[in-house]
Amino acid sequence: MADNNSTSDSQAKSHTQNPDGDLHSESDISIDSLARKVQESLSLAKRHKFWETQPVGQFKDLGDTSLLEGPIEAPTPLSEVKKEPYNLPNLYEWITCDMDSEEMCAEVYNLLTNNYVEDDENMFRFNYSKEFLRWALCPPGFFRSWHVGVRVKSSKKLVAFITGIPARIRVRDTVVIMAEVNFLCVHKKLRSKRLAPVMIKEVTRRVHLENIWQAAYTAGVVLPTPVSTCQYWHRSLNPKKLIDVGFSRLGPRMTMSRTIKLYKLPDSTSTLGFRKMELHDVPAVTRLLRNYLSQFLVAPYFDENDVEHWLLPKENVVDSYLVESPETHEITDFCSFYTLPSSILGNQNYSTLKAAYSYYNVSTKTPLLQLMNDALIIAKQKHYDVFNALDVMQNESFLKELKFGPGDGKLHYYLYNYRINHVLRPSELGLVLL
Ligand code: MYA
Repeated sequence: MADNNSTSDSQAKSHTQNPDGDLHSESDISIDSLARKVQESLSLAKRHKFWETQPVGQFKDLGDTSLLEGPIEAPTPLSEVKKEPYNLPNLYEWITCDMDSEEMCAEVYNLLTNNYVEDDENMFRFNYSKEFLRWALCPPGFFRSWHVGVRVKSSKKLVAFITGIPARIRVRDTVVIMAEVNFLCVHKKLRSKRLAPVMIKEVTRRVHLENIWQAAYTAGVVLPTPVSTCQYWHRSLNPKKLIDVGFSRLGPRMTMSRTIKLYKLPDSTSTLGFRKMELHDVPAVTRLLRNYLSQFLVAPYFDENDVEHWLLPKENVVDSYLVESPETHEITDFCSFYTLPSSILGNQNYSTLKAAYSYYNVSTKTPLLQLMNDALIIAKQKHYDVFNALDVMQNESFLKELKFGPGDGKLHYYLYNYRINHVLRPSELGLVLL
């Protein structure tokens, strides 16, 4: 039952539902249905008025191996990058959001808490904390100008947001400086008015002004054109609450007490030398991680400053543990997760789902399965309700065995102005975006 217990894909930024959608019998695949599929995919290709104009892989080019990998468009001279922001409807104005300001951070937090990503059934909504947003948006070398907001001129109310942060991403042998774009949000009352394309163009302009021409992003929706499509898996830590709030269902022939027993974890971790990461571990963790990530086709290219920012534990934001050999004191293994709660919408008894998301994990001596089991034990000790993981990197090797069940949505990875000439398997991806 563990494989089927999730009813929500839980905020994969992705909420394409219908887990049974693929269960066609062979007789369904008639000429007619094939023709319909071709037509659907052709009209799909016509449907993206904005994305068709952008330097991204287009659906019609899928499978065209004559197209070279790498930048789709060459950079334009900086002097030709538009100096003025794009036009907004008259009632609105652009702002740059200073996330160090308590008030600004609170405004962003409120916009996202009330309007950001929900699951298909509108039962849960991401609830990134303020500390998380500061962490996510202010890494080494960040540009304040890439934290873009839109306000109503008269009331000053924040109604839309989009962000970029700089990152070095390696694609095969090439390290590319990119923007990681995230937190695109338009207030619910302003939806479907084509504001999102303006937000995207404005953040693009601001990225270009820093002489950066590529970007990486993820979304639950299908756009032209995913470089990879991944799936979230969920490991129940507090099955009773997950069932009570409708996140999971009781499996067939399962009682609540059997379900609780099924997901029970030991009280303490099992790996000798397993401990929390500390500041002095940064050089060793950087070496370990760099070496490990080199096996994936697309992965971040972290230096020590990045590792200190992204992986040094920060209460209620990111947790990192490592294995230090008791004999040699060598750091041999590493695991981490970030904290992203979701608001539970319209439930009498509970308001928040506490979720841990698998981040970067490295195993050299301790089997990955054992390492991740220890991560689950820590998350349980810290009162998380669920532990989520994508099927990226080597995660598939532990998901089923550690009783993760598949979610019902997909998370699509995209690159802007960079072509990769085959669709990547999730296991070829070494990148986790927040
Ligand atoms: S993913 C999280 C996205 N946020 C949410 O899902 C929160 C809840 N939803 C909303 O706030 C709105 O529905 C949003 C769309 C804002 C998503 N990524 O204004 P519209 C296209 C890209 O009428 P609205 C994240 O944060 C759509 O296909 N495009 O629609 C990563 C259509 O274009 P086309 C999207 O619903 C963001 C157009 O927008 C997305 O009111 C990466 C419709 O606009 C989406 N998630 O607002 C952004 N959703 O006609 C790209 C819809 O062509 C970054 N659309 O199909 C690209 C790199 C930029 C930097 C480059 C530097 C070099």
